[in-house]
Amino acid sequence: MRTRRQFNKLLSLLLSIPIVVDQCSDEKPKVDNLNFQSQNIVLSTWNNENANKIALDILQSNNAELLTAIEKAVNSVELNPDDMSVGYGGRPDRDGHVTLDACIMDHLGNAGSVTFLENYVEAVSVARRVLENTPHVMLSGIGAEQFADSEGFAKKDLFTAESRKQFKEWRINSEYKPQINIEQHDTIGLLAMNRDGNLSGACSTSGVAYKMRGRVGDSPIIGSGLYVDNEYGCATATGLGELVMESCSSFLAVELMRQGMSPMEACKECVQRIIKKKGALDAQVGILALNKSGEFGAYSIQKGFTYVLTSDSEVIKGEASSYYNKS
Ligand code: SD4
Repeated sequence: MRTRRQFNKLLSLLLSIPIVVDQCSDEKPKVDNLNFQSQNIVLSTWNNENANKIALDILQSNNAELLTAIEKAVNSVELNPDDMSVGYGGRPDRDGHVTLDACIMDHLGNAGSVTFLENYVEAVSVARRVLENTPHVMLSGIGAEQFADSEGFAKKDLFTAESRKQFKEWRINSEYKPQINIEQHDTIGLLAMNRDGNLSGACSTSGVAYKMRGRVGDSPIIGSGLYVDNEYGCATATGLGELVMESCSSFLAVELMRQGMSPMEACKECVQRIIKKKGALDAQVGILALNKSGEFGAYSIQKGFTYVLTSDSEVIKGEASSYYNKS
């Protein structure tokens, strides 16, 4: 007879094979079947395995620090110059300013957020300070900068040589065309559950490349880029923020779980709602959800949305099922 561990191993092997479900298929995605109850779980968008590991290490060394685990994990991406969609090295707006959006939400339903933040790199940490040290949920622009300064954050030039070079090249044609699945390590949305079953999450981005000045996306908007309801589950979104904001996708995913859907069913329904409203789309949105039982789901409009789940026992790197089956 197989032990539970062997069984989990087998499942994770099966699940590491990308799962692609055609829009017409009734096949129930298999990722749903995994249950990580009573484990630390970290689930994040794209290829953010290192960030997951940072969060898991903190959760394993100090179970109480759910928000710190999430914050430090997201900071690692914000500080990584090679991730050109988040923090340092993030692509600028069309006027050449790097502006960051981020939010964080805890298991008690408290939220903090910053939008249109310039000159400070740890956007998620500033968002956490908004949660902890202000009577507000969201600070924006100059106000967010002043607050970051008053909290002792250091200013930083967010351009790297590479992002500056790419911006110069972009200016030759100045064509705004958000890319699908850019680089495979885009905006980070990170959800976590600790062994006590408490849920929290965060999201951080520099937004879509070469956006209009002043544009804010879904990532810092509670209910769009992120939502946490400790009773039922949490969800995060990535991709073209305008589509996510118009559907409140993360809030919707959590509400659908509250009504009895599995995380996978909820993510799929969120994507289908977007398509239903907008018609055929050449844009990407990916949604991740995690419920209170430790089940998770992932679904996207286009093929190629990857995620990583890291628990006490497994690392699962997967590709979400998608509405359209083309790359
Ligand atoms: C935005 N949702 O600003 C972000 C961008 C993103 O993967 O997620 N890219 O619209």
